[in-house]
Amino acid sequence: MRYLFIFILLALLLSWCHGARVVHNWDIGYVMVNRDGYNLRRAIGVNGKLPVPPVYITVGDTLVINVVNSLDAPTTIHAHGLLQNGTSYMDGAGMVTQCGIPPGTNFTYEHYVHQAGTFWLHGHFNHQNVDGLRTPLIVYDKDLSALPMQYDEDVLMFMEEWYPVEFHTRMDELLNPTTTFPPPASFPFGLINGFNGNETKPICFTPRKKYRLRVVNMASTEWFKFSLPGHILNIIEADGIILQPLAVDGLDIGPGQRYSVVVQAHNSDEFNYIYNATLYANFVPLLPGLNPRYYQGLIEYKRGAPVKTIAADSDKKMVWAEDTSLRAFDMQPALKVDRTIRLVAGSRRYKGNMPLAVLDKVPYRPPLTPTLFTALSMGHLALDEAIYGPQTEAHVIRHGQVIEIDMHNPTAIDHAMHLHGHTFQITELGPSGNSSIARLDPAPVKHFSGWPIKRDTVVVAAFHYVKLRFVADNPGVWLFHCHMDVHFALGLAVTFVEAPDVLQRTQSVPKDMIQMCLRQGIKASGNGAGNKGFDLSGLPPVPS
Ligand SMILES: [Cu+2]
Repeated sequence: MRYLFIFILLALLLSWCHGARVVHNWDIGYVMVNRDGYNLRRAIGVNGKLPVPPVYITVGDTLVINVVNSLDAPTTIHAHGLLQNGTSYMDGAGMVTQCGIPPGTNFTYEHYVHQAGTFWLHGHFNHQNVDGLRTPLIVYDKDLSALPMQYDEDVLMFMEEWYPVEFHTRMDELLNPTTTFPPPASFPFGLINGFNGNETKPICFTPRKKYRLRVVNMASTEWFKFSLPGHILNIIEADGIILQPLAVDGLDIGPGQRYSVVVQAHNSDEFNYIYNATLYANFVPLLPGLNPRYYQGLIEYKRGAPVKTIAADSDKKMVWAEDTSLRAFDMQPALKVDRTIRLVAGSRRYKGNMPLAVLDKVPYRPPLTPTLFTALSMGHLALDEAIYGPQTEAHVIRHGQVIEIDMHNPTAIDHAMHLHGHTFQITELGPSGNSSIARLDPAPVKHFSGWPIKRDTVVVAAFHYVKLRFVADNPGVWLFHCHMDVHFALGLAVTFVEAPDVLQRTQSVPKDMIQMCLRQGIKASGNGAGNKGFDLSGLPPVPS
């Protein structure tokens, strides 16, 4: 009996140390849905459902996702914000870290989750996320006392935009040289917690309690402005990174970004309140009812209680969360740079009036062999950027170096840049380019003194630059791309091949991932064209 007791105690202790194994079975397939109240359309759901139910785990758990692909195209799932240190092949970036999961087959993702915070899971093959394949991933802390602010309850608010047509239809439209701007399907609807913005269920508050609101923007193109008049939003997290608390009136959230705010409920339930979630884009024309779209929901203290009327402040008078005013809670000083990589975003017209985008020299295009497999199979040649093919825009970085991305955006469109495999410090931002807009709004160069914010997705405003720093301590192959899927599809991406020499010694691709490629006639080794040495024959020509 005593031994049994000790055994149970040990098992409990082990499960506490190693966490639970949380298994989700995802059958990914097409569904017919009307999400915006107007358009019945084909979309991509999980187990016949859309929205995909959010995933909740605790830090230390192993998240297992058994994917069955019931689509007629390959698919992958990326855990946005999880660093995958030691498991870069689980990053889910299609043709970067794996081949797509072929139709009619299955694959299991295993994530050993060491990071607490607010993340999301989404398709990363042919932009299937835009058609619905996305959901929040909430990783609860084990020990709340380590956080800068305490709270009683956790509340999730996830935002999406929703288009009347499928992503490939929008891309066809956009790539047609005769399409005028903005293309017809440029004004999406907003969804909150999976449902048409204004029809979302109220959020219930109990007087005197403290709430952690996790606000996730899973939109693929547009921004959400979130505010809760009559309440103060105390930011404590951005993109899975704990921050020094900062009180603001509103959040302006770019595609892919997340925030947690702690909100103190009022002492009485005399009134209910309204929250605002405004969907907007500053690169398509302002049109009443279409851009921006105003959504509101109820913070319900008591059913039927009157709604407190609060005079709306203008956006300019409100205090917004800005990277420049946020500081990392761990007080890590700005890293000392070993190497700067300068990247310049641009949109260009190519042969035949084809609109494409670049982040470095040429528009990104996936290789014929996943870049990670090239890095693992090419021996010492893996250190040579040329073997990955020109259109992967590969940048080989050395183990342990501090890399600075000096990212310039001299275009008229904001970009929401996401780095896989790392969070980065934002150490500087300022005006870039020579446009009339830059001259009208001569924002000063801001150097971040002390404890810069870290995050995994940064908005690089039109005609501005940012400097991002990270330690190359995660051997793997990591995309750096615009999270606005249209821009990504047009080529706004580069690949970081991080420490391929260390990678070759420490990681290998599981056999079933090799099989996944071979089953589709994709080579699982060789250079970016699946060939030996520097022979890149077979790659599509670089557009001119
Ligand atoms: Cu972009």
